[in-house]
Amino acid sequence: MKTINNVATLTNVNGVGVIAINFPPVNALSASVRDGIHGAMQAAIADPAIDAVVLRCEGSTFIAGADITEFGKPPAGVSLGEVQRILEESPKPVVAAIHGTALGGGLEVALVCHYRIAVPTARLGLPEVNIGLLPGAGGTQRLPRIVGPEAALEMMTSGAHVRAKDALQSGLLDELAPEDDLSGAAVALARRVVDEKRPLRKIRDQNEKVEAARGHPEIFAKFRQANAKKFRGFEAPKKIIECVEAAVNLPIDEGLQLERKYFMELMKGDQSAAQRYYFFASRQAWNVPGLAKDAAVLPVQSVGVIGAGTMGAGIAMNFLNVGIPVHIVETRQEALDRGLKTIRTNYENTAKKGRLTAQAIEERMALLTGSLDLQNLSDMDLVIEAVFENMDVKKDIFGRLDRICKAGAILASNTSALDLNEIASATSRPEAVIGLHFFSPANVMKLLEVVRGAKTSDSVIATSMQLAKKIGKVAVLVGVCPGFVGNRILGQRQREANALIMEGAMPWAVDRVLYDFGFPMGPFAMSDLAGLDLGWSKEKSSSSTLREVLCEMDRRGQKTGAGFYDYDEKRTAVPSPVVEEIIQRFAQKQGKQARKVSDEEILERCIYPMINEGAKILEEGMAIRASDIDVVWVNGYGWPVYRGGPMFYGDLVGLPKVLAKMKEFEASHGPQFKPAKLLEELVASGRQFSDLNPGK
Ligand code: 3H9
Repeated sequence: MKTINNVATLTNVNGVGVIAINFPPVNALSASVRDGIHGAMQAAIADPAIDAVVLRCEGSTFIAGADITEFGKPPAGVSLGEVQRILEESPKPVVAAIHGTALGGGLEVALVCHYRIAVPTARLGLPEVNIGLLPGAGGTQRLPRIVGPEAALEMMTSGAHVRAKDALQSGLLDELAPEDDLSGAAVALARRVVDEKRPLRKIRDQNEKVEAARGHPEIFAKFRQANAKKFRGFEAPKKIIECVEAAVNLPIDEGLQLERKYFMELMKGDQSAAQRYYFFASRQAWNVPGLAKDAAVLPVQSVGVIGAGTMGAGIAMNFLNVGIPVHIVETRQEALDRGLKTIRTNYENTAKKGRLTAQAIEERMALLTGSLDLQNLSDMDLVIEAVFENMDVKKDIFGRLDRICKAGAILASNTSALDLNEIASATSRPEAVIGLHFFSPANVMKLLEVVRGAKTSDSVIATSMQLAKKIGKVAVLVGVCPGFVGNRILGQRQREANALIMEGAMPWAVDRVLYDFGFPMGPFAMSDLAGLDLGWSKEKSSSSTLREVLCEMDRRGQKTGAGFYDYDEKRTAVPSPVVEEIIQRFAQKQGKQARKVSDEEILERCIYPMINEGAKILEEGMAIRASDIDVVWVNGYGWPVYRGGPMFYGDLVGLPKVLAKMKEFEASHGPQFKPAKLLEELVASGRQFSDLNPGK
């Protein structure tokens, strides 16, 4: 075995030079990996005792891509282009031996090898789109040459990881290897290639599939149209499509040039910076600094859920999905039956879309039981209360749980707004009490705010975080404050949206600005969707708010065909002259003169107070780090990931500008715009949110 550098070795096995890369955690293509592969290839080519080469990796995975931490830094070591050249132009056949994942630049390296073999559990993909990039090492030109333009478009714009079996079928792989002998099978393949004098196959020369698509621009027109909604606002997918068009219409070297140009443009742009930031932010959120090293992670093998409403049913599904039995407790049989039925119906709907088998439904339903007796929760490892938001009711339930549940059980509340410490005070074990704030629909939404009470134990926190990972959530640990992190910030935006329509901006103008910013919908369209009558009662309604008046007119949102908007049979929203008039009346009553409100003001009034509130949250220690707030907003509230999150966006706009605007609004509109102390301090010291990071 020859050591090439600190990450690469070359070993002659039966006349085949096996290059092994060892750069944990994911063998990313850092300078040392590039140098290692290049040096090993030079040595293998020069060694007359070596007839062919196998490129493989140690550890859990093949190369998972370029090293994202190197982006934006000055270039070092051999370039990826040079590495690819020496592999592709090698006079000796090169076989890529893939296990774990071959992603991004990793797959692009495999695509310049002459043959590819993988174990059945391997996955292959070009996920650059997820970090606002396109495959920049030939992927956009080589992939369509193997799998055809349509499949390539799908794979690169979704970033999906393809299973080895499917990759074999599409030609991306030449062979599958036994799970436990990849190296042996790869050496055998390399040997066969030499012994049978098979050609040095280069994907760049395979033009059949791209030529077949030439003269068919409709392929791209259709793809753009079909995905218009999904790609809205994102730059990278659009550039990927253009590159695949180039693969079809231009010689490969010109296509590669275009790919390079677009890759560099995207790399320097704000979107990719935001998405790369988010990639690390979402991983960092799992890291809770300061937890006791010996905090035990408790086994959670049974879950009790109190309340079988939409929320309780959705919460239960999360655990059933991963094989954890759930017992639901309700107060009335009818409500319990309805909840259990909702769960089955949800599963059946998933099955209809082909995403679940009939057998899987039955397996999950077999784990589900229900009753009307809290006593049945006595043996549960975790109990989650999901009843309506009423402190007295919650305290009563927690008091009873305290008496019923076994020692060591975790007692969780799904409250979205109430004081968790007060809820915990109803028990004799506040250290066992935690908030698990799921978002509706709880079986779909990724976000979970894990709310740490003043006395919650480290072990309960560690267990909750790990459990969240197990059920596929993105968890963020937050502190106890009104609305926690997500809703507290939402409150700022909602207040301003409501204020703006009284000043002359119509709901559709506010919605349009926020939609164009990248939110899936604006606050008024959202209210119409959720129903304006949430929490409204006919008897108590006194025409005192806009919402009350709309409900009184039976404009209760989409479900009644009218709300802030009018809706046709297809539920298309149209601005409503009636609503415009009502708003004007309200504004007059409040003594407000309608004025022209610019789109810029709408955006700044809605977004800057969110950033400011985020600063207050940090100041109070209610979020661990600024990036956690961004993770909450991207996963729970539709903040466009290509804008990173409110805190990243604040840094991008520039905190001095945000502060100046907050002061201006404070002077013209009132103390609700008072800048956070932290915002003032950061600006005074020339720092930004990204400079504060206790988790790193
Ligand atoms: C690219 O290739 C561009 C090219 O087209 C062109 C170039 C010219 N770099 O996710 P995990 C870290 S763009 C640096 O928790 P898992 C990660 O931060 C790249 N670091 O594990 C974490 O660190 P820590 C295209 C990376 O088992 C640790 O590894 N490739 C990279 O759940 C473990 O990660 C991608 O976008 C990286 N590329 O999942 C693939 N990848 O422990 C991105 C990971 O300090 N990666 N780290 O928190 C993934 O999708 C997942 O990490 C993977 C493993 C599936 C590989």
